[in-house]
Amino acid sequence: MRILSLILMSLALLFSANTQAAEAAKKSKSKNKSSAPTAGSTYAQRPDAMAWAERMAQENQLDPKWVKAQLAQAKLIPSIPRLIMPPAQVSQKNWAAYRARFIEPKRIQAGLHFWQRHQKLLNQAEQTYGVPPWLVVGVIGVETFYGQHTGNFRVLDALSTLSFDFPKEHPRATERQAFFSKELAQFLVMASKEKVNPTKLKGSYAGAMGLPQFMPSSWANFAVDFDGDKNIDLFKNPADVIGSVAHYFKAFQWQSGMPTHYAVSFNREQLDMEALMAPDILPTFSVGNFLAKGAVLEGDALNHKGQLALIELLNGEGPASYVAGTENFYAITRYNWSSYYAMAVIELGQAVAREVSSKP
Ligand SMILES: [Ca+2]
Repeated sequence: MRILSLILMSLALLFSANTQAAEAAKKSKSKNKSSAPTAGSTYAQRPDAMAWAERMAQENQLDPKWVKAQLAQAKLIPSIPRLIMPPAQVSQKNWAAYRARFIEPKRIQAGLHFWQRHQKLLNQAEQTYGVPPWLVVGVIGVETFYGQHTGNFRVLDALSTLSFDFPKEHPRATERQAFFSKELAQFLVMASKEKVNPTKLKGSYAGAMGLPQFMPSSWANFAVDFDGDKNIDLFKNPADVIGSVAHYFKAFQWQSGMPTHYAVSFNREQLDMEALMAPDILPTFSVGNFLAKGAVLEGDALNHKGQLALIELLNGEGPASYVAGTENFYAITRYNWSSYYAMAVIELGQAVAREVSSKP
């Protein structure tokens, strides 16, 4: 979610939040721990947290006693300030390696089962929002392996730690801390509205929740009650999960029927790579402009009506991969700001779709 995307902006492009956490956890083992806050202490005794609770309750029409009682149960998690730091050295981006992690037989099989089990809901979501089943299936597969990896941190602990003990050495500490403080507020508003105990909800170290890994602000803005039972549950209710992911993309201008990308090659004599790469993933070139700068398109791509972007996917030391990304490719990057992520979602979703259509 753009929500999620904000978070992920601070992470290396190469890895999903989960992987990033794993990498950071590995790294953190070798670091000295002298600066780590005390494990297991709660925010009950923290005047800053209690003052925040008072303010937040007023701003959101919640009972200040209830908000304080929740924060009093929130525990500081010492590993999280380390996990949220940008990686010490950015590993070389490698689309081939990234792809291999997500487009593999076990995830495709899990996707096939998810699709078969929820075919009706996927079709309903497409009718309602114009977002195809393969995209919803691709996202849920990349985010959480169809619910197998939804995160083991208590969301209350994770967001409290990032709100009240955000690492000051982070390059964008002020902005990020403010972001997580708003997420914590949204989280408590959501728990209150859905009548769930905030201490019971688990998620990623950054507070992303459920099968689609929605941040609380995404939940507030884009989650939908797709089965009409008057609750929104992105942890266990497949209708709400599927409807919410589809609604998210609808909100970020997914255009029904438009391809996500086209194959591209280059006319070396005409090539102006600098100009083609300048807008990064933002689609800004008409087909005519794209061709004039030395990109070569074929078939349907030549009749594309919208704007295009040249998407570069590095492959470590090997030659980079390129595609012509459409506005729909860009829409996928609003869920997580990475072209590697978007391409993995597309390829996983389409691999699962091929499996589905090969079954009688
Ligand atoms: Ca529901």
